[in-house]
Amino acid sequence: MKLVQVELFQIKWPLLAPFETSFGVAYDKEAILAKVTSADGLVGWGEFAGDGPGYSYETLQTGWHIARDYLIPLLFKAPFEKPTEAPERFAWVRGHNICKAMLEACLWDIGAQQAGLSLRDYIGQLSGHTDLKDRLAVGVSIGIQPTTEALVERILRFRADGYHRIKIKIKPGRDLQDARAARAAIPGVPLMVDANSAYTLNDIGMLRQMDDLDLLMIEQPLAYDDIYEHHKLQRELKTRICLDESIHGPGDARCALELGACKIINIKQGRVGGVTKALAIHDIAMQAGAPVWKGGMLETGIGRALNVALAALPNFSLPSDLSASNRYFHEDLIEPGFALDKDNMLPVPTGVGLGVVIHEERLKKATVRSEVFKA
Ligand code: OSB
Ligand code: MG
Repeated sequence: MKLVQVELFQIKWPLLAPFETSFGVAYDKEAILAKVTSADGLVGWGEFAGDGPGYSYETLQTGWHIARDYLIPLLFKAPFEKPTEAPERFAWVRGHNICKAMLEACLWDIGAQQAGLSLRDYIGQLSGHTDLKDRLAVGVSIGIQPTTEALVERILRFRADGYHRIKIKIKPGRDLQDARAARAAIPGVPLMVDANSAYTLNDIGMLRQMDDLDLLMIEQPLAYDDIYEHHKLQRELKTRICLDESIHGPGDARCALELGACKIINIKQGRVGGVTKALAIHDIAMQAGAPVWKGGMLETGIGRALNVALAALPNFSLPSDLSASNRYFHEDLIEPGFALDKDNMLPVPTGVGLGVVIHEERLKKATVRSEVFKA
């Protein structure tokens, strides 16, 4: 796989509704899209799965800088045999996982096309996993709402839409009230909370009360860079802790699982530095008997297609944050967008590569900056 051109697009595309977390509110999907062209004329796409410095130090500006000045030159330096070589090629650059993942994603798309396979089957082939899902039971992540009543109304609407699991965002203040109202609204339905690091061990009293709500898991309650204190917290709770922000690669995953800091891992291929690293974490968790699920970053259909293909692997056994296009956008940047089928399942694309068609006109409308790099 010899690469001859990379085009970066910075995009801004309106979200259907503002998305509020403990660290801020997003009104638009802002991302970088990478389009890589190979010498044999194939085109692969990747999406920068970040959400500003409240989630990760990686922003659109750092992503653009690291891609332009360091990673794209490394991409052009020599051909790739396989996309799984990307982490080693990029290793000289420390951190910047989301940026690395965006470019590695393009290699997976091109590699799958060269093999004449869907991305799902190509990932299966290179990872050695054969029991791949055709469609996924998925959940929905609901941002913090203006009132508890508004939250309950949204939960019931998404349940009616067919989502298998409800996740609500929490922050200090209405946390217990919201979680209790959510639990009462959908008894028996898998329900979880995501704190995005809004708490400390001093909040153990509140977390003990959360522990009585029969939650599927509590996602990232403590600091974004902590594993040790999560292990102290997990000892005190029967509810499983899931780590998101704290897991940046296979080493963190092994550490967290061995220490008992969590029992579940949210795998975001961006946060962990690409599909290759995500596959390693998937296998580490599987060997440890810990389930994983695919986290999302409100991606456009381009990033979503990669996430969906990855979530077809066997240890992605809990519902992922992979919702239909119409949960995020009036119109997606792909056409048709992702939609739940008649059984409320999300089909994994079967076309070659990402298996989605980019809507060029909307991409053009969404683009606020672009640049072409040639080998
Ligand atoms: O913590 O999982 C998170 C979105 C932005 C930043 C962080 C998170 C999220 C989500 C979105 O929960 C999930 C989705 O893409 O549907
Ligand atoms: Mg999260």
